[in-house]
Amino acid sequence: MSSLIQTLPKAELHIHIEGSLEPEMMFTLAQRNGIELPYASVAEIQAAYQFENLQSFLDLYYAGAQVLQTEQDFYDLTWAYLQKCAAQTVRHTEIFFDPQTHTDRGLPFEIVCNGITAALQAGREQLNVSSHLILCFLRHLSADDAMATLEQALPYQDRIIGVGLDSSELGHPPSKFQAVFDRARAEGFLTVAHAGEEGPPEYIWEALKLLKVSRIDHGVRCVEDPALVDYLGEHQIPLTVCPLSNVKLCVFDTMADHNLKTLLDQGLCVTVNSDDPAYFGGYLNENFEAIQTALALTDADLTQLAQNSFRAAFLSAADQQRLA
Ligand code: ES4
Ligand code: ZN
Repeated sequence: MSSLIQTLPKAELHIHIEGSLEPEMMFTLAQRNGIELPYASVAEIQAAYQFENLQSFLDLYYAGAQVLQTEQDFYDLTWAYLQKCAAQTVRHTEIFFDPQTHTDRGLPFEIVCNGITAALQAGREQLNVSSHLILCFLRHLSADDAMATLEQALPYQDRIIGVGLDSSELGHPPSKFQAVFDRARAEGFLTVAHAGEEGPPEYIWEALKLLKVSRIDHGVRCVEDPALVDYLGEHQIPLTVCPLSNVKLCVFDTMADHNLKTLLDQGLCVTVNSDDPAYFGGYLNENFEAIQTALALTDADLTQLAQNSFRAAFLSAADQQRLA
């Protein structure tokens, strides 16, 4: 791997903490919690990670998350990811979590939130990794469910900087969650949303205009609407692009087909991210490496992408300077 990738200070802005659950930890936690897994070995788990689309991945991702039961489990999960950050010169990370995946099976919101945020605090103190936490609503569930989840989060607002929208995109447009996002912004949360991963450019417009998001997660289908590309460039709306994810979920056939370099050359604020590193074959540096090779990125491109990650982060100008 190029030494520039290894040593560049980077921020990661699109990582689902449940998606950092490595097969080894899935086994350990299943055993610790007395849960039967439908796999006999780590190799069997890895062999199952062949996805045709977003939904085929989500089915395994939600099944895997069932092994997370205790505050310690969420701590261990988050701590393992933060150690990766430290090893890859990721100086700042904005982590998504999906509380509904856990509260829907009876875990208290508090267990999930306390485990993750205790590890984030330890990461700041012991690893020098800066972080924020973003709560994602599951878009395949109802807007009422999302609103109830937002209300559960209000007592934890000092530990949650924003809200987002993830899970099955097609058939669940951002407009479904307009009232929830209105309320979230009124309560002081920043907002982001997955849009234009599998969904059409119209969903990106809705995320911008109706949900008033600060960033678009994925957004790669913006290229189908030139007016949208112009808008994203003019307003420097960041796109948190996830190259290995996009190839694993067949958004692009091969990495050489990925449009990240095109978007970067058009002046968009593109960032690189790992999405669900345990499922898609790599953490942040492996994503950088994959696009550097397949898209012939220059050192200037890599530096621009790293700079963009700090510009796009929910950090003050002073903190961006300090960490970049
Ligand atoms: C996700 Cl890749 C992706 N897309 C939408 N929702 C998600 N949740 C976890 N990973
Ligand atoms: Zn994602």
